[in-house]
Amino acid sequence: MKITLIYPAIGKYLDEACMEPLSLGALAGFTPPDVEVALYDDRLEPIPYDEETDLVAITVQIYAAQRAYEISAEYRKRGVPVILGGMHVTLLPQEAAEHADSIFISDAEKLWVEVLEDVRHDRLKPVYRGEPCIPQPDTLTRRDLYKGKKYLPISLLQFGRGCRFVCSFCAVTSYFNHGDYYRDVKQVVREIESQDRKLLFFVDDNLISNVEAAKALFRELIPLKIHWVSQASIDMTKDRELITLMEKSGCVGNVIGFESLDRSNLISMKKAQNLTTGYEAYQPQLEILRDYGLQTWAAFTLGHDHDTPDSIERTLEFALKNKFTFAAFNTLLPYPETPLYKKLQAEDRLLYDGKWWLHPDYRYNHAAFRPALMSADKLTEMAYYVRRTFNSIGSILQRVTDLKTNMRNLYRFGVYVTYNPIFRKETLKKQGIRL
Ligand code: B12
Ligand code: SF4
Repeated sequence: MKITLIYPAIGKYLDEACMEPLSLGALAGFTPPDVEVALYDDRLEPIPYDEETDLVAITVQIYAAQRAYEISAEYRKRGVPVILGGMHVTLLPQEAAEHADSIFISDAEKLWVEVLEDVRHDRLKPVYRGEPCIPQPDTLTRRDLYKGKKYLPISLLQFGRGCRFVCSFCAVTSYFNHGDYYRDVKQVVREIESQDRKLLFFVDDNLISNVEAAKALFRELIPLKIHWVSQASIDMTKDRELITLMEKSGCVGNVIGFESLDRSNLISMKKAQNLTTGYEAYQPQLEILRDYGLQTWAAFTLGHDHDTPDSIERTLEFALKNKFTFAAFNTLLPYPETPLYKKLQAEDRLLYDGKWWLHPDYRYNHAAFRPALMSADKLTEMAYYVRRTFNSIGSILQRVTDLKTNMRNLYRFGVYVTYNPIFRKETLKKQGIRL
């Protein structure tokens, strides 16, 4: 038997800075060894629709949903059964079910083998209902499937899933139902030792969601002498033991959700961990991060109810002043099933019939709702302006001069100069593309 795993692109966009698709490598990892597996990544290669296969399995995130449904239709035209799974399918199963023979809800660890048995016996069910669970118990990611494809030289892996916070715009809380699920640290170490790279990306939603679990992980990482990046909440700065272990275990830096400099915005989005802070008060925390040499990828969401064009401009100034290594200025987007989506729906503020991810007129990075204090077009324009300015050549040359982070040593300087031009190019190219 043979299965084909597919990672869909956003629209027809060919990405020049792709990371390996962990969801599919993990799925292949818990596939029995007698099943042949092929993997195609639509972001960087054509899909051979006519190649023989017994099942096509596509992972779906919201931005790539339209493209995933298109790919599914091509295979089904040829009589090949298709199963869809992933975050978007889990949040909107009824929508996904219209585009596939079968859908898989939630995490696949416990039920994937049953799906394959059903395919073997020609009895694929329309719905499989998994549940949130510990990542990849007793299995390793099938990294051999990534070979020969042009991925960035960084290996993705996962320690835990879920997050203890409840930010109103975030899809993660709805998916994991507030729980958090940790992999045995020994298995994480085994996963790291099973591959050659020394630069790793823990894709956990919030690596320090459970502080004690994170400390236990960091202790075991120290002897491995790796470099790693992840995503973590700003409250890491409250715990010196945690941040010391983080640094010692090889942390280069984290994506940190600052979201907004405005306290009222932070209250309304329920960003509890940032609430003790404000525009000036982020400073002590940033100093701590800098003292430990951590390079910050600052993430902001623009378009909250107290945002104005001026406050967006101030957010840009804050990011430039703090010489962040990278920054994401995401247009706030209503992801289905989130509290934000429900609030905007109740207030009749959603654009594109409330389904921007399927709407033919929606474009990447455009506002999909009516902001409170500016027009949707103004929000789109301001968000693109700050993204362009932050990623301009002048800004790249200015931000590099932080001696405690970007110029702390050759390694951190290397990270800075390698990835800033890539992100600059992608920012400019991706704006406004079709989904
Ligand atoms: C790593 C990551 C990235 C990486 C991408 C890595 C890569 N390979 O290219 C980076 C940082 C580049 C990134 C970028 C973006 N991301 Co991202 N990302 C993640 C993150 C943190 C982890 C995903 C992951 O690898 N998990 C580990 C794997 C093992 O778990 P999994 O994907 O859930 O898969 C399991 C199950 O879902 C299931 N499953 C998954 N697919 C399938 C398919 C089948 C057939 C079956 C049976 C089962 C199955 O089985 C797996 C094992 O149990 C998630 C958050 C999350 N918790 O999902 C956000 C997330 C997926 N990203 C999101 C977004 C919005 C983006 C961006 C659009 C952000 C932006 N504005 O630019 C971009 C665009 C991505 C793109 N396609 O180009 C959103 C998607 C929202 C949604 N409702 O779909 C998420 C959920 C974050 C969030 N908090 O809302 N991202
Ligand atoms: S801290 Fe991050 S992962 Fe956790 S709920 Fe908030 S946005 Fe989502």
